[in-house]
Order: sequence, then structure tokens, then C-alpha cells
Amino acid sequence: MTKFADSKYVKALCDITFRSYDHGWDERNGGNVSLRLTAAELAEFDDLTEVKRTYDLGFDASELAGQYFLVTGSGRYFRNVIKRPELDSGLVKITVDGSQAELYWGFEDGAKPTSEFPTHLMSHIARLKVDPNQRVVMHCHPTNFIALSFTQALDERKLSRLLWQMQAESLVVFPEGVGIIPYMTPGTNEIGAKTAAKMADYRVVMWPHHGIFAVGADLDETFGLIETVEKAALIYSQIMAQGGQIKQRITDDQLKELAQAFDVEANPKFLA
Ligand code: 2HA
Ligand code: ZN
Repeated sequence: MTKFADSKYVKALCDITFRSYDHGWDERNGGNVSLRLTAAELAEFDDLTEVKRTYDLGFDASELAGQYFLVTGSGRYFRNVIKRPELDSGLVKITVDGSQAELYWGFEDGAKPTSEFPTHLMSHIARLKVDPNQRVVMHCHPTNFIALSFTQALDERKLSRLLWQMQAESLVVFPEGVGIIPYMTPGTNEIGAKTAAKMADYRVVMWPHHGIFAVGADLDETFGLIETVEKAALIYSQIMAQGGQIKQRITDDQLKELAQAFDVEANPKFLA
């Protein structure tokens, strides 16, 4: 009997949620993550035969009809997923009409998908159009990145350039830069739609005074992307803590050389 609970997907979710918590980015129930899976990938598991509950989605997710999502639970703590994934995460399938999600595994003590599930699903829809290999959406509260939303203008060009200038790795890992939405109330369809609109152009979106949304091909890559963004923000915090006097910096010419050397295209709106 091959059980989904023992799958590499649940193991990877446990690993990434705990590591994110351990970085200090998921106090209490902060953060949520979803991993898109296909029926073919799930065919080997014997314990996904029965719909245990259904959830109303509150928006039209029909573009994702038939797709499965392993997702963390509303109100659940990233710190705990590693100890009890069958309670704090669940595997759901989007119904044919796109109005509901059917639970096949997990959420055993009655939880439901994260309050940010609309943003996750709308972001999955947006990223599928850009790159069908992308299957992870992750949200968390990286401290230094959030702090930038207080001290910096909420300007995508300025913020992207600042993060690129903090370390050579930034431009290579997120050459398109980062998107920013206005401050909005979390957990709503409205913030979901705004975030997903940004996801047409960016894999990283800042939620000012709240956190980050990031997407990627798998959990490891998505977490690595968040780590790289947050490291750049941390370097900026340390520069300010050391007095803020920048004596030398990575120049635009050096950023262009970097893009060439690593064969990435820097967003031409941010680096011309
Ligand atoms: O899941 O982080 O934005 C809890 C949150 C909401
Ligand atoms: Zn949050």
C-alpha cells in the first residue's frame, strides 16, 4: 500500500514549512504554501479514493479544474506541519465547475485550506500561462523584506534595483525584479486578483507591511527564491545598521555583465 502521507510531496512540505518557521518568517499561523499536483502523479497512491469534505472557493477556479493542490491549513502553524502534516495540510482537487475543492487527504481534525487560498489559486492560474512547469506558490513573512516596505518607496523599479545591488546573486535569481501591490486586507479575493495580476510578470510579489508571495517549479526552488530576496533585504538592513554610508557598490555596468555571464535577461524597465 503506497500512502500519500509517506510521499516525497508531504516530506518536502514538512521540510520547507519548518525551515521557513526556523528562519523566523512564520510566527504563529503566518505563512501558507500550495503545491500543484496532477492526477498522473497521484495515481500510485492507494489512499486517495474518497472525497472526505468539500470547500466552497468563492471564486471561479475552473481553469484549474481537475488539478490537485497540497496546501497548508487555515490557522495552522508552520512550526507544527512537520509533526502532524495529516492535520495541518490537505490534498484537495478543484471540481469541474471550479467552484469547490474536494478533500482527498489530510485536514483530519477539520481544518480547511489557508485563508489565502484565493491568492494561491489565482496565482497558479496566472503562472500556468507563463510557465506550466511552475507548481508552487508560497507566502511567508520575511522580516527584512517587510521592513523595506516601510523605509522604501513602493516602486517596483527602485526596489528591484536596490535588491539587485545588494549581492551578485539577486539579479541572477530574479532578473525580472519584484512586483509590488498596494497594502490591502489579506485573505480576500481582491488581494488575490491584484497579486495574480502581478504574477503575470513577476515570480515575487511584495505585500507591503505584511510579507511576500513567491512562485517556482518546486518547493525547494521557491524557498530558495524567497531566501535570496530576504538575504538582499537583510544586507540592506545591515548596511543601515552599520551607519548607512555606502562607499562602493555594484554598478549598472557590472549588473549588465552579470546578466550576460549568467545568461539571464534583466528587466529592461529596471536596467537599461
Ligand atoms: O496564513 O499569513 O496572510 C496566515 C497568513 C495570512
Ligand atoms: Zn501572511
